[in-house]
Amino acid sequence: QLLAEELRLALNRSGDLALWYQPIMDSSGQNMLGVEALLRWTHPVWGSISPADFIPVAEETGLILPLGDWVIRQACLMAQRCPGLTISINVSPLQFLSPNFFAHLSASVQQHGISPHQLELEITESVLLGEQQQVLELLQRLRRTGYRIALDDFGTGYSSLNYLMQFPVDTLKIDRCFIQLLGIQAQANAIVESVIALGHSLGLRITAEGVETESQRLALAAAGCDKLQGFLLSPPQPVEKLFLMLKQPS
Ligand code: G
Ligand code: G
Ligand code: MN
Ligand code: NA
Repeated sequence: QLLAEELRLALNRSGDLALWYQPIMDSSGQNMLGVEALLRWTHPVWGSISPADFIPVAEETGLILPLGDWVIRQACLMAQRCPGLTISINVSPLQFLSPNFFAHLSASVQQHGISPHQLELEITESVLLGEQQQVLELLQRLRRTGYRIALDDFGTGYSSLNYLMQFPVDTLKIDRCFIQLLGIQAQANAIVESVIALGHSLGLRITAEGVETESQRLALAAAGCDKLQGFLLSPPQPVEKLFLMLKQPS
């Protein structure tokens, strides 16, 4: 497959791949609580290619393993350069469930002299469909070590509530499809408010994804949402731009 071949080249060439960082803010929108690392690929001929297009190919071909390792190393490097910063990393199911995931992650964290507390791993509900005992032990081990776990795209998968009973996580990220219907469809407000209340009663933090308008922010703040992410607050930023934002008092 052509895309897979080009991705393999990009991994060796480096420079075509980059991590961008999207700020995650408190509900006032004023204070940065962390950032989410988002992969960007600029092909020398084809231009920018969305991770929505190449991540599935990387998963089919197994390239997600070296690619995921690259993402972890870049994020560790960033964490080393910004000691107070919490960085959320997207981890694909295949990568998360690969036998060496914990070892690779730990090695990179130790190499860069950072604390596991600086990293949050974003997994999707589909991970939890894997071998249940193995997933549970891995989550427990990661959290004992100090990593935080976020459940990404929350609300779009299956039987979310069942998973919350079984698996220890720290944060729920409410999928942007719900956020975008706030104030438009009454059910969306009801669902978002309930997820926030439910999450809080389970001791979890709630992040809203895809916040694009001030009225969405106000609704989320009123519902007690802990963290906001979206174009209203900031789009994903290249490293140098993020450095400028971190230097500026907000
Ligand atoms: O940044 P953007 O909206 O284009 O991302 C599209 C999708 O790609 C999202 O679902 C996002 O979680 C995923 N994605 C972005 N960066 C990474 C990454 O580093 N690793 C994995 N596995 N997925 C990523
Ligand atoms: O699946 P995941 O939540 O990791 O996807 C994150 C993706 O969402 C990123 O690729 C990012 O570019 C995109 N994104 C971030 N903020 C917004 C937003 O406010 N609106 C929309 N439509 N997409 C966003
Ligand atoms: Mn994510
Ligand atoms: Na998401």
